[in-house]
Amino acid sequence: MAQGFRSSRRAAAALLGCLLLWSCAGASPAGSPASTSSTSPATTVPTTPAPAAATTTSPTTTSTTTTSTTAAAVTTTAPPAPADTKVPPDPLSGEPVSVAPVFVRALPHDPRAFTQGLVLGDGVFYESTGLYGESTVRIVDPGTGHVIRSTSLEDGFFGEGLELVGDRLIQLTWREGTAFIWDAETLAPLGAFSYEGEGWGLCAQEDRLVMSDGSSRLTFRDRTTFEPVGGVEVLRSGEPVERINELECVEDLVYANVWQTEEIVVIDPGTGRVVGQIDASSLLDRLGSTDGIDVLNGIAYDPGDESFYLTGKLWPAVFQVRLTPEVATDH
Ligand SMILES: [Ca+2]
Repeated sequence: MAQGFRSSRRAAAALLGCLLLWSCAGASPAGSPASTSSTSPATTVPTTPAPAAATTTSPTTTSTTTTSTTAAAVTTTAPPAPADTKVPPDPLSGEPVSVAPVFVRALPHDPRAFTQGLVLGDGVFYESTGLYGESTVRIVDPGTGHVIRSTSLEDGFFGEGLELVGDRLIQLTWREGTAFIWDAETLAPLGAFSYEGEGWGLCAQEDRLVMSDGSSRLTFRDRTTFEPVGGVEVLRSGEPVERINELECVEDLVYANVWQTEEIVVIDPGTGRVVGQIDASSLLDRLGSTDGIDVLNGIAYDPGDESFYLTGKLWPAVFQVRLTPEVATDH
C-alpha cells in the first residue's frame, strides 16, 4: 500500500487520511521510496519475455542449470474496482489494521521452487529455495518465470531467507548457522557469515538487517558484519506472534509471512507491534488447485509502483497485488 503503514506512530494520521480520501492504492509515492527491501533503484517488472540465458557459477557448490520452468497457465484479469468505504478502522485503537490484497495480475512461477526468500531488484526476482539436496539461489525473469541463473547449495544446506544488499545477496540457511554471500549478477560465492540459531527470513533496512528465526523474535544485524545489534519481540495485541518467516522491509516497516498460515503481518520493528494484518487466503482460490502446493511464503516489494509480489512454496504463480485497508461495510 502506498501510505497506510507509514510508521507506527504516524500510521494513524496517514492511514485515516488515506481512507477518507479513499484508495491508497495507486496514489503517488509519498516522499521516501529509498528505504525498501533492497538497495537497488526502484524497478518495474517487465512484461516482455526475456531470453533464459542459463549460466551456472559456483566453485564451492554443486551447481545445476535450469533453462526454463514449467509454469502453470494463469489468467490475468484487471483488478476489481474498490468497494465503497463506510467506516474506516480506528488506527488509534492500537489494534492492527486489516488489509486486503487487491489482485493485479498473476505471473508464472516455477512450481518446483520451494520458495524461502523472494526479492525484487534490477528488474528480476532473486529467489532462495529450500529442502536438503534441492536448495538453490536463483535469478528469475518475473514476466516468464524462467530461471535465468541458478546455483545449487551443497546437500547439507537448506536454503532460507534471502536479501539483496548492494550488489550482493545474503542467503540464510535453516539449521546450518551459515549465511552465504553471493554476487548478485553472477551468483558466484563471495563468502559466508556464521550465526547462532535457526535462519528463516531476512530483509534489509537502510541501517541494518532484520532476521527471523521461526520464533516471535526479530534480530537486527549489521549490514556489513552480520553481527547482531539488537532485536525485538513481535507482539499482536500484546501476545507474541510465533513462526515469523519470510520477510520484506518496506520503508520503516517489516512485512512477514507467518508459517503455516495465509497471513502476513506488518510489524513496526521499533516496537515489535503488529500494526497491520493481511489475509492472503484469497490467492489460494486463484491457483485453481492446491494439490501439491505448500504454504504461502515469499514477499517482494516494488517501490517503483508500490505493489507487492506474493507467492508460496511450490506455487505455480506469483501474484502482483496492492495492499489497501479493509473497511467496514453495511451487511
Ligand atoms: Ca522478501
